[in-house]
Amino acid sequence: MNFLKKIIFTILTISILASTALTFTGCPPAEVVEETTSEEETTPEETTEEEGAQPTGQITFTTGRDGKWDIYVMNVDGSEQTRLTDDPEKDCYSDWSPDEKKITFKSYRDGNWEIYVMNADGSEQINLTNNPAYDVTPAWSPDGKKIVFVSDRDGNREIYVMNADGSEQINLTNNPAYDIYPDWSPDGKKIVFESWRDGNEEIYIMNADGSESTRLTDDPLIDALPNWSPDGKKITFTSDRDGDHEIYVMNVDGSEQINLTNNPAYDRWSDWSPDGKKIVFESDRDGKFEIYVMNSDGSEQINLTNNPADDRYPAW
Ligand SMILES: [Ca+2]
Ligand SMILES: [Ca+2]
Ligand SMILES: [Ca+2]
Ligand SMILES: [Ca+2]
Repeated sequence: MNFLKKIIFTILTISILASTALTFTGCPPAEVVEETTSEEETTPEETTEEEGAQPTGQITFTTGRDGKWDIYVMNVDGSEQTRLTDDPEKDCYSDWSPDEKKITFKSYRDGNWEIYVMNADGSEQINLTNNPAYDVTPAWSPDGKKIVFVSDRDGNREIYVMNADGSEQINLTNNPAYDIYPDWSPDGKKIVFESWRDGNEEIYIMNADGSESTRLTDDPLIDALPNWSPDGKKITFTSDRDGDHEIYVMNVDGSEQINLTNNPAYDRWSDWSPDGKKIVFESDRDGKFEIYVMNSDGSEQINLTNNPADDRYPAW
């Protein structure tokens, strides 16, 4: 009898744990496939004399470790992982302001996706978009005055730009296909983004006013999540053209597209260190998504988070 009770208790416990696990739903997978989200932006960093040429600054990321999706910040060696947001709803996809004093992110706390901004210590979290539509993937302009983002308020996903205080929200793309994951060139003159206008995910650049868009990739598979290098010469992106998701790098004219990660796992969502020597990305090669860093030639790929929960969407 006792034995039977034990079995029933065990079954109950397992089913409760299982249902808890199932009800924990995260940020929409920034899949590269259906709704992709890119952005991220490079950031000048604070300098630490003793580290000399080492990249400094900090890395923000999104983690499910507290049972809900929050924005965290950590040092570039993975130390001091600190929570910045603490809302029961999802907070994802952060990006640093160029002076590193602010962080923008998207949040579902108002019942739909909105772009938020906060101070770098997590204080003063403010809704910038205030629109019932889907507003996601913010990326700061290099002069800190504008934020580019994606909204479907005009019926499909378009690249929008607004002032950093949320005023003057303007549609830059006006194309019936998905236009998503924008990131600025370091000189502020161009925006790189992903569009489905030619039938599948490709990387494009356009002038910052939305004029003159040019396609850089031409592959039947996924080419997504672009990110401009700090010296303006390279663009990283995620592609599955070699059979699974990898971080690629190319010149800004689309030439010399090179696979940097070469790993059978998902490797996606890149961002550059402020000095351009390192690239941060997410990979599930150790079972769960973790934040990794590598040299910009793909060498020395190191897991920074080592946490049993998913750690995703890094921004440097
Ligand atoms: Ca909204
Ligand atoms: Ca569109
Ligand atoms: Ca493609
Ligand atoms: Ca891979």
